[in-house]
This record gives sequence, structure tokens and C-alpha cells, in this order.
Amino acid sequence: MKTHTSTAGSGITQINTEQLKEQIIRHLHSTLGTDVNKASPQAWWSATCAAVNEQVFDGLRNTQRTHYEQNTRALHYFSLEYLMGRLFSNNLHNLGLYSQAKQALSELGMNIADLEDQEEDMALGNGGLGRLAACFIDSLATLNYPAIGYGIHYEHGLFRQSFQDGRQIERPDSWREYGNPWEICRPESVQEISVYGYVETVYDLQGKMKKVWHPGRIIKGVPWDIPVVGYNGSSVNVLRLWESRASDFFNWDVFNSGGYIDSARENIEAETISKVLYPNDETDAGKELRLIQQYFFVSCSLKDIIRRYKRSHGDDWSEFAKQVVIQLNDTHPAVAIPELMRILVDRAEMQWDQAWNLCQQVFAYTNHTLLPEALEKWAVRLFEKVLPRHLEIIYEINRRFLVEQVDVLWPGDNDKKRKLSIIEDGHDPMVRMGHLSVVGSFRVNGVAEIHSQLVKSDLFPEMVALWPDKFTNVTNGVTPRRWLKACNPKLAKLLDEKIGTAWPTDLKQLSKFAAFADDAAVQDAFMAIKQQNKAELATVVKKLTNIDIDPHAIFDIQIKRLHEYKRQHLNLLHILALYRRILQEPDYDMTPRVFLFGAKAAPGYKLAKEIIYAINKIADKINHDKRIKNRIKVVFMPNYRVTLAEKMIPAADVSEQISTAGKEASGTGNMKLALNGAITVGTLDGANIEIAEEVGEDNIAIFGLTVDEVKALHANGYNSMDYYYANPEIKAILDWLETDYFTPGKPGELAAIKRSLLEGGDPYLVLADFETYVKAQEKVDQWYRDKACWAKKAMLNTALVGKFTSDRSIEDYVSRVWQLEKCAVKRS
Ligand code: T68
Repeated sequence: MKTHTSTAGSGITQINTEQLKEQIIRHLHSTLGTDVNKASPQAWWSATCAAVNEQVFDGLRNTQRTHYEQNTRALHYFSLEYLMGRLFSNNLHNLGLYSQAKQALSELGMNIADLEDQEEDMALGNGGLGRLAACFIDSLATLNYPAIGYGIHYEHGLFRQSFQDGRQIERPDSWREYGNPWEICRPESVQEISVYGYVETVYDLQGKMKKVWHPGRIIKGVPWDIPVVGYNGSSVNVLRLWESRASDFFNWDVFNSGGYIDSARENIEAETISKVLYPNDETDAGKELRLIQQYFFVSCSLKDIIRRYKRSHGDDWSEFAKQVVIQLNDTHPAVAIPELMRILVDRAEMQWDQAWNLCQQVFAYTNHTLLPEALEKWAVRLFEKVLPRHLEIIYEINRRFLVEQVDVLWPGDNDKKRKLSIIEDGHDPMVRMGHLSVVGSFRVNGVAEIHSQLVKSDLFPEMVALWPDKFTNVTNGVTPRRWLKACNPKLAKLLDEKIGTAWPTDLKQLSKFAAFADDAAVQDAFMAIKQQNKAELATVVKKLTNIDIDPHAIFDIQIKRLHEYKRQHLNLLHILALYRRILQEPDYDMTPRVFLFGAKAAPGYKLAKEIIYAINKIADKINHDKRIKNRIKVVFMPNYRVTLAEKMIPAADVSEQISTAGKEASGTGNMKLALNGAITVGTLDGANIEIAEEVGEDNIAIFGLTVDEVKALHANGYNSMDYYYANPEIKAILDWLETDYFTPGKPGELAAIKRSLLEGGDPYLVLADFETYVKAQEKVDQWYRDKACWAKKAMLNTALVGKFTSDRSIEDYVSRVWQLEKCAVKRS
């Protein structure tokens, strides 16, 4: 019998296979109340999680004690979203226990993969922004930085997607219906927060004016801690998520006067706050509940931070900015700025200037989008209703900003004031959360070089004039532990053999793999792994969609939220062009290709849902058309999420990163796919530009308009009709969409796409980029025909994207923004 021993770092207990087996059985008995003979897979999974948690909680205690003793400066990451996915195999890998667990379970007659499938995804996020937060907290723990993630403990994460006759259906996600082994409730750290009500101006005995907020409702925030296990390291940090509850269900006055139902209703309303994640990607609905969600978690978190600070510093605020830095993940938590001001000025009775000075040392803001419709704004009247005191504070922040900063640099310039004001004028005045975030932060960053440049030049040029040093870049990254080691074990093993085992925490080591790019034997090994991954994905596809796909075809993958700017419809037009070419020329020469999509559309985003419908209908037609002899297959994977990404990414040959230049802030799927040896077909947008710099132009298929060309085209008046009439292929394809060819008996069902591209003016320049896109795809097809050529390019992608580890992103944040120090955790 083999007995592996964990190689985990010093904060975590070492354990071997035998001990793990004993722990699992003990938990089956004493935690689950069952035994080996009758335990369900769910019970085995729970028992194994409980066994894993013995090591996790050990590390957690050691980390928390060390941080407390050392009184370290810590990062506080504020994010409305954390897209964690599953934690079982991730925690095992990071503890260095995966092979022991696999062995232990196998000796107990269980298959670890079956147990992994028992876990629901923790999908508390929409897309890239939420997944970035998850990668960042993994890296922070791995790098031994003291950090805590704060967010909302949503009862329902991102909706579950299915298709009915090709249309997206949304169902609620219940990720913790039967409990979740990874979270710990902390009733001892409950907070209470206030909303609604009115503000009273009072004068004390000295005649000093004071503002008193009389809230209309008190809500309780209950914290749930999710341990975040660093890789092979000693740190186990925490993700603290707040659940809302009514502050006192037994409001006896109401209860006794027969108001039981009223009191229960208030209860339900309070609990609604953390009920559900808003499924809006890029656009914000401006809903009252969303603003309350934002304020609820921000206020609970700030109080939590201050409680901890006061434990060692009492009422002395002088060390606060040395101990605390808060990163705002987009503007969603920006109400933290007026909230901290309120706490300091109204509660701690600090002078405004001193309080403001403190705020500006504590907050930093990451921008994730330039799309105008996604720049968060709240109606002043809504703010006034929900957070009356905060609105007053924002007015005062704005007044001082306009007088002390704007008017000093541009005296008497009312245009500048109008443009820079935190309050947007109009018949329905708005609070501009981006402006508030820039004014209240000491640092502002974009998420890829080009995006950070555009944040400066296009979004906040005057703010740059006021504070040139405030703006910086931190290019995104992804954790190679989840996105290579855990999801692609065969490739990970090959890398271990060829370049050693240091790469998971030092991803630049991957460049050593470039030396093997011309080695035929290693090429064969690399391609054999890709082939096996593709065969495994084909099995998943068959199970989920009943579609047969050939693992020898090119696997061409586009996985991301559905949005016009991401241009899934450009991909679709290419598929239609190929299909049409084959129908017109039955011997049309192309490498067989499987086009795989994974995407959720925001439930209220009509055109996005029409695009899903069109892809599904066209897939159905093409997949059943014998004439094309399987040269094209189209698959829309239902319910795309982290767990599905982990199966699709290792199997990708081609990575579709085809946003309109200037629209995708960074992208992170592009990094994961390249890391796993997929070749990017992409525009010069977001991090694609930096990927191209790293892998070299021979190993990526770049096409399309650049940011400058996009701007020039719009400035000179873009007319999509010109492309429709000039390119017969475009015309034929768009006209095709209007017929009933793909929707027998129902002509016009797919016409929405054509309408948006023609009458709608094609805002994302799909038609302008179509021709160069098709050319890039033809180039890729040619590359694939030469197996050695393809293997080399694919291997160089894996070898040369070491820059895009989230460990590097975190080190960039540390040196450019957070100024943290590493803290080695000691065992007790
Ligand atoms: C993404 N943004 C960017 N937003 O689109 C992507 N928005 O380019 C980038 O790589 C990623 O952030 C990480 O920086 C989002 O994912 C949202 O999900 C979102 C959610 C709610 C409201 C607005």
C-alpha cells in the first residue's frame, strides 16, 4: 500500500493516506451518522470535506493568531461578487493532499471524481470580475499576504441556465440547499446596519451643529467565513460573506397587538437583501434593492474592520491608514467612501478634513469597464430615500472637490465643473459612482495596459490632470493552481517532468518549456494530452447535449458572458459562411471544426437572448445536415459556469477573443485558454495585446480594427450597409437569417441579429471586422493541417504566458497600491 505524505507548508498539519482514511471514516460515523456500507456519495463527499477541514481549520487558526500577534497591515478586498466554483479539489490541491485523498478514497472503494461531482458551484458572481476576485484571494493566501475578502452571502447565486426549444430559461441557483461544508457562521461578529429614515440637524450646548440620522430600518448582518487555503503555503485567509436578517423578529409590541404578519413581513424584506445576486453583466438596473445590497455589505464590513482595529488601538485613529487598505472591486462598493466619512465625522466626531484625509489614504479603486451604460449611477432621489445622510456627505465631498480642486486648476470653468461633478445635472440628477471612487481613492487602476490608458485618456482625462500619480495599471491574471494544475492534470504532469515542479508558484518557469517546442517526442506527448482532454470533453458534450463530436476536429471555443461587444454573433456569421461555402461547393476544403459556446445572457437582455436562440437553431440545422459530412458541428453548452470551464479549457484548440477593440477591459478567459495551449483568434483588445506580446505574432491570430481605427471609423460615420452591399457573402448570410431555413415554418425568427447589424447601425462593428476575421480563421485552419507546426505554436502558448498568473497581478497591486508585507504563519 502506497502512503503519500502532504508537502504542505508550515501552518498546515502534515497528514498521510492512512490518517486521512481514518478521518474520513470517523466523520462518516460521528459527523454524518452513517457508515461505510450505507453511505451515499453525498455522505462520502461530506465526510471527506470534514476531514479536509481538519487541516483547513488548523491553518486558519494559525493564520489568524499570527496576524493578530504581528498586528499586520492587511488588505480588505470589497467585492459584490466572488465566483468561487467548487472548493473540494481546489482545497485538496492547495493543501498538497489531492493524491492522498484520491488514494484514500480509492482504498475505501470510492472514486474521487464522483465525489467532486457532488459539489454545487459557488457561483456568487456574474463573470470575469467575480472570477478575478476568486483568483486574487487564492494568490493572496498563496503569497502569505494578510488579506480578507468581503462580500455578500447570496442565498441564490447566478441563475441556472437551460434551453427550451433553443431559448434560454433561467432557474434559481440553490448552491447551499443541503448545507455547505466550507463555511463557518460567526454569530459573535454580527453587525447591525441602518437604512431609510431622515436626517435631523441639532445643536449641542456649545452651539455646534450636528447631523443625526434617524434610520427607518435596522438590518442584521450575519457573517459566514469561507477559509481560503493558500497553495502549499502556510496561510489560510478568510472570505467573509454577510447574510441579511431582520434585526429583531420578535418585535413584541407589534407581535402583541396582533401584528405578527406585519412583523414577519419586515423580516422577509430584510432577508431579501442577500437573497439573490443581480444577474446584470456590464449594465446596472438602478434598482433600490441593489443599492441596499451594496450599502449593507459595505457597512457591515467597515464596522467589522473598525471593531478589529479598535481591539488594539481603542479610539486612537492615527494608525488606521497604516493598518487598513480597502480595494474597491469596481464602483459597486463605492458607497464605502461616504460610509467611512459618516462613521468618522458623525460617530467618532472627527474633523471633516482629518476624516477625508484618512479616507483618501485607505481606498483604492479598480475600474473594469469603459462601456457608458455600465458606469454606475444612482438617482439622487433614490439615494435620498435609502441613505439620506450619505447623500448629504456626498454633496459635501463634491462641494469641496469642485471648490478646492477643480476651481483651482480651472478657475471659473463651469464646463469642467459640470463634467467633473460627482452629481450629474439634469431633470433626474444622478450620483456618479465612478467620479466618487476616483475622488475618494489614492489609486485608480485599469485591468490591462490598453484599458488603463483608455481610463486615463477617454474616461477621466481631467482627473488625470488633477492627480497624475493616482492612475496606474495592473494587468489581470489567473491562478495557475486551478486553471492548469487542477483542471489539466495530464499537462501539469508533463510540465513537472520537463521543467520541474516550481511552476505553480513561479509561472515564469513555464518559459523553460519553450526549449521543447521543436522536440518531436514532447510535441507528441503534448498533442496526445490535448487529444485525451478533447475526448473527455466529447463525453461531457454527449451527456449534456446528446451531440456527437469528433475529438479529431479543431475544438474552437468561445466561453464568456453573452454580450454584443463580445461578438458571439461574429463567430456565428463565420460559422454560417463556412456552412454556406460547403453547400455551394460540396468539396470545400476545410479542417473539420467543432464550435463550442458557453454563455449566459442577462435575463433582461433581449438581443443577447436572441443570439443564443439563433446559435441553437443554426446548430440544430447544421448538426443534422448530412451534406456537410461533419465538417462543422456547433454546440451550445448549457449552464456555463466555473466547473464547465474547467472541462472545456483543457480541451480547446482555438480560443475566441473577438471583442470590438476598446470594449473588453482585459479578459481572463483568454489567459486560461492560452495557458492550456489554445491558440487565440483575437482582436487587439484588452489583455490580448499583452498575450500577443508574450507569445509572439507567429503564435496568435490577430485580426480586426485597432482601437484607433474603431474611433476613426465612428468619427467618420460608420455605415454597416456599405459592408452589406459590398460583400455578397455578408449579404447572403444576413438575408438567410430572415428566411425560415433554420426555423421551418417560422420565417423572421432569427431576424433580430440582422436588424441590429443593419437598421441598428451595428454598434460593435461586426460587419467591419467580418472579412479579416474570416481570413484569420483560414490561417488557423492552415496552421492546423501541419501537426508539428500546430504543436509548436500551442506549446509556445503554454510556455510564454507565465506573466498572466494572478500571483504577478497581486505583486503588482502590492508594489503599486497596497504596500503590504508578507507574513509567514507559524504553527502553534
Ligand atoms: C469584466 N467585467 C470585464 N463585470 O468585462 C473583463 N459588471 O474584461 C475583465 O477581464 C474582468 O471584468 C476582470 O477585470 C465584469 O465581469 C461584471 O461582471 C459586472 C457585474 C455587475 C455589474 C457590472
